[in-house]
Amino acid sequence: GNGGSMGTGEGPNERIIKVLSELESHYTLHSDPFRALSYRKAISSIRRHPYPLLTASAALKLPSIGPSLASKIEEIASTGNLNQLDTTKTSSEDKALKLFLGIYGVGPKKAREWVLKGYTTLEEIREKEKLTEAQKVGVERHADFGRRIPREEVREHGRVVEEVAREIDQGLVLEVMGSYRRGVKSCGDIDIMITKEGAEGRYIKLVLDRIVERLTERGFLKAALAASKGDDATDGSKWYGASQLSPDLPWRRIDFLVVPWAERGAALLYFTGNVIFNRSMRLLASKKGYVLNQRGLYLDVIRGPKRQKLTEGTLVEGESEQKIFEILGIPYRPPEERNA
Ligand code: DCP
Ligand code: MG
Ligand code: MN
Repeated sequence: GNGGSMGTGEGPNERIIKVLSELESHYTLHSDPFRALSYRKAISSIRRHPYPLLTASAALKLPSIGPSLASKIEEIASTGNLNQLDTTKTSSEDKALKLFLGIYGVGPKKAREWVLKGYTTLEEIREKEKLTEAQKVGVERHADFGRRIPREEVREHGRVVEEVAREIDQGLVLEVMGSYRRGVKSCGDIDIMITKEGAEGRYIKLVLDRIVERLTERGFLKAALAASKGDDATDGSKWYGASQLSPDLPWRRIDFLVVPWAERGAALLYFTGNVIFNRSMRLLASKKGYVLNQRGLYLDVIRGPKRQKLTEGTLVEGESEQKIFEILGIPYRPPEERNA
């Protein structure tokens, strides 16, 4: 075998990350979302650190890590564990929580509810709980959806969709986005943007329905999980589901996003991510008086007392990713450099 990693087991600080993520699930389970979030941030910070962390002082230099976390990191680095963490007591509940959180269509609230009911396995959930159609697929295909998708396979899914899309309308433009566009070796799902020059959202939405229909007939699409039913042409339409390249391969999560031509740059920026990069872009935009979202970069958005939007504002740029960077006054960052 080639000992190929599934995308997570590779970093120099895996043990630390593993123990800290146990703490994260612990706090999620016990309804302490703020503490859970701080662990999540710390983990992502450690993940980005290319060297082994051995001491508290080294850990303190990373973003999102304070003194108390730093000393925990040192303890894990030197002993392989955390004294504070009673693994025998917490781990079965935390394991169940993690299992349930990994089901497509199940959020933290549901997952916690099930853990508190004492469930520990997927079988129990399947038998005892009333599930939505999407959650049923999520339970049945839990193992499949948990597998990373090799980049090459993501590309193949993109090809199949593009082929069918082109049969329907030569002018459609498709782009595989998300982690694939950021150049990573394996992806959690497949994200595909569909647009067309001169076409409005409403038209492309109709086209999306036909693409989905044909791909389902072909046996490529296996299940629909969610779709935004917005008939509003301004609402970039989405379709979430599962696809499979061939019977010997797992079902994969696939997302289609239909965007109007005029918004393709902003959509590209948003759906390329990653989530943390997006957050920092939006923050930067707002510091400069703009509002950035998946539809465009806006000025003069007027907000009410609770920060709710009172006006849409003026669209400054939506077509070009590059121009959005330019207007915000920062150098263009290629997708491969948006992983943090
Ligand atoms: N996105 C976001 N905020 C969210 C969800 C998504 O900004 N709450 C954006 C950034 C993501 C992109 O959409 O990069 C695609 O979402 P995915 O969940 O598919 O995430 P990735 O493709 O980045 O990673 P993965 O390989 O896990 O699919
Ligand atoms: Mg993705
Ligand atoms: Mn996705």
